[in-house]
Amino acid sequence: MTFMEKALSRDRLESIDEDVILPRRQEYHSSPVDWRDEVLYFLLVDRFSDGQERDRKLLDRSNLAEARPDINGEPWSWELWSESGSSRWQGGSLKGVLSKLGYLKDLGVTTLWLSPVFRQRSHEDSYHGYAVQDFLDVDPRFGSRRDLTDLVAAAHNAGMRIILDIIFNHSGCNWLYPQETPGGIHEAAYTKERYQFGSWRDELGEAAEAISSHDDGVWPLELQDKERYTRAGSGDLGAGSIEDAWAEHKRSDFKSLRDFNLDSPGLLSDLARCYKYWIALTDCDGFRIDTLKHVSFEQGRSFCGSIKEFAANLGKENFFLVGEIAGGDWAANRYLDALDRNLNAALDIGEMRQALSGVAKGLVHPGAYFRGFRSDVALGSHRNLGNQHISVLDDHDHVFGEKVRFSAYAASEAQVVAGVALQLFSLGIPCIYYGTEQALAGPEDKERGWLPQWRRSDHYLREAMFGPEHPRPGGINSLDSGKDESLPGFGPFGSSGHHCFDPKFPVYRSIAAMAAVRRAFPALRHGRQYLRQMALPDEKLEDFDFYGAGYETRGGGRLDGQIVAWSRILDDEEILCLFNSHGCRSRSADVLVDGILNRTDGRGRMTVIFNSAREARRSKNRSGSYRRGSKLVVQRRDGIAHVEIRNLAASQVLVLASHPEKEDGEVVL
Ligand SMILES: [Ca+2]
Repeated sequence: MTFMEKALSRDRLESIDEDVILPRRQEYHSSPVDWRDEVLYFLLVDRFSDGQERDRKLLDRSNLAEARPDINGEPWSWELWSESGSSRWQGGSLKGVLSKLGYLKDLGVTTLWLSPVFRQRSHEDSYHGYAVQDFLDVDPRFGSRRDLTDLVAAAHNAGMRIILDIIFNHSGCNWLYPQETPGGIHEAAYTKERYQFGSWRDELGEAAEAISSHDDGVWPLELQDKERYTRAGSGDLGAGSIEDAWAEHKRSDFKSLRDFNLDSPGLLSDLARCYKYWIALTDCDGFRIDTLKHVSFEQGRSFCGSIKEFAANLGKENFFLVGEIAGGDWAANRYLDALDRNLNAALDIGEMRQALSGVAKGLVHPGAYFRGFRSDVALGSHRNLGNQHISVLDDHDHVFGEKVRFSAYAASEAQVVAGVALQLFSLGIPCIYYGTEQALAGPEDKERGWLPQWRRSDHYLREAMFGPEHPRPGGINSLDSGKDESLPGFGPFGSSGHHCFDPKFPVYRSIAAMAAVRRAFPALRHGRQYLRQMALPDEKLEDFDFYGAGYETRGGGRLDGQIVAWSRILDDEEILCLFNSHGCRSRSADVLVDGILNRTDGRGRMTVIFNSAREARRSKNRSGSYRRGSKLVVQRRDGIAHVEIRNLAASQVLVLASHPEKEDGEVVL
C-alpha cells in the first residue's frame, strides 16, 4: 500500500506526534526545472466551480436580465446579491476544480494555485479558507482529502501542477479573549504585553468549557497548547519595522485570526510537519505562503528551509515556495534577501500590480512598470532574473489600491488582453486570476455606484464563476448540503444560475494563443528584457525617447496612450512585444530594435508571430495588416535600427520575432 492509500484509510488525524507518519523512498512527481516556464492560475475554491455547470446555461452577456431571477417571489435584488457574495459560501469544490482541468489546460495554464483548502470553523463563513480550525483536514464544504489527492493526480496526468496555499502565521479565531478584555473577546485591543487566555470556542463559536469534539477549539492536539499563541490582541498590521521580530505587525492577531507565538518551543517544527504531511499526501508541487511579512525573517527562513529539505528528500528538488509579502516591493525585497534560497519568489502585489494595470490602460508612463526591473530599485535585481517574482494583474485581496478587477474599468475586452500580454511576455512568472479570461468585472457599470462597499470590499473581486442558483445556508448550516433560497447565488455581473465558462470568449481565446506563443519561444520566458525607445511617425529619429517621446507632453501634458514596446533577447534572437496602450484610438510609431542582431541592409526582417486582432473572434482588425507570418523590414536611418508600426488598433497586441522559422523555413505557429 502506498503512503497515500495508507494515510487516506485512516480517519482524521488528531496528533502531529502520534498520527503524522511521513513516508520515505516513495515515488513522487518531480519539480519543473525552471518555474519561469509555468503559467500560474489562482482560483478561490469556493468561487470557481461546483462541477455542475452542465445543468446551467452559459451566461448571455447581452441579456443579463434573463439571469436575474425573482428571489422568493420578489424581484431581483442587488443588495441580496452583494450580501450573498460578501458573507456566504457559494458551493465551489475540489471536484469542481477537477472538472475544469480541460478548460484550464486549453487556456494555456500549467499550474493551479488553490486558495487554502484546510478545515475552517463550522459556524463561520470563511469561504476564502484563511481561518483554519484543523490543519490536518480538508474543509468538508470543499470535499475530502481524497478529493484533493484525486485533483493533484488528475492535474499531473494532464501535465499540470498544483500549488497549495498555506498559513503558518495564524490560526482561525478558535478561542476567545477573557471577558472584559479591552476591545472585546474577538478582537482585543493590541497590547505589548500578553493577555490571559479566555476560552476555546465550540462548534457554534460560543465559549466552551473544554474541547470535546472535532468542531471545538483547534486541531491537531499540539495546537491546543495556550502558550502557543501570542495573545497580544489585534493591532496595526503595518506598524513597526519589518526587521523587528517583535514588531506590532508581527505580534498582532490578523484581525480576529489568532497569531501563533512561533517562539514557543517546538511550534514551528510542528506546523512544518503538518504541511509536510500535505506534500506527502497530495504530491503537490509548491506552496504559496500567506502573511509571510507577519513572521520574522528567522522564523520564515527556518520554516521554508525545513519544507524545502523535506520536499527535496522526496525527489521534489525544486518545490516552489512563493511568499505573500504585504507592505510593498521594498518589504518583498527584504524577505527575498533574508530568506535567500529558502524562498523562490514573491508575489507582485505591491506597487508593481498597480503599475502593470496602469501601463496596460495607458494611464501611467510605461517606466512605472519597467523601472521595477532596474537593479537600483526595490526588487529590481530579483526581478531581473525573472524567476523570483510572480506578476499579478488581479488577485483576491488587492492590498494596494481599490478592490476592483482590472476588467471593471477596462476600455474594452481587447484592453484586458493587453494587460495579460504584459504579464505573459515580460520578465517573471505570470499568474492569471480566475475569471480574467472571461473579463469578469464585478457588477455592470450602471449598478456600481451605489452598491454597498463598491471599490472597498474584496467580495467584488470574488464572483462565483460557476453561477450558483443560491449560496449555502449561513453559519453552521453551511455544512448541510442544502441551499439558502432566500439569497441569489453570487454569479458574474450580478447574475445567478448561469455560469461563465466560455472557451469561445475572445479574451479566453487570445490568452490561449498568447500562452502558446510563450511556450514556443524560450526568449519570452528566459530572455533579457529591454524597454524599447520609439518615435512617433512625425518626430525626428533623434527624438527617440527611452519610453516614447509622445508620452510626455502630447495632449497638454497628459499621458496619451502611445505604443508600449519591449524586447526579450536570448542568445541571437530578439522578440519585440508591443501593444497600443490607448483604449480607443489607433497608434503608430517607429520602434527601435537591436541593430546588431538584426540585419539593417534592407534584408533584415522581423516576423509577426502574434497579433491579438487576428485572434479575437469579433475583432474588426482595423489595422488590416500584420498577418501572422508576415514580415516587417528592419530599417536603419541616422544609425538607428527600427521597425515601422502603423495604425495599431486600440489595445492591439503584436509580437515580432527575428528568427521564428524552422530549418525548412516554415514559421513556428
Ligand atoms: Ca505573527
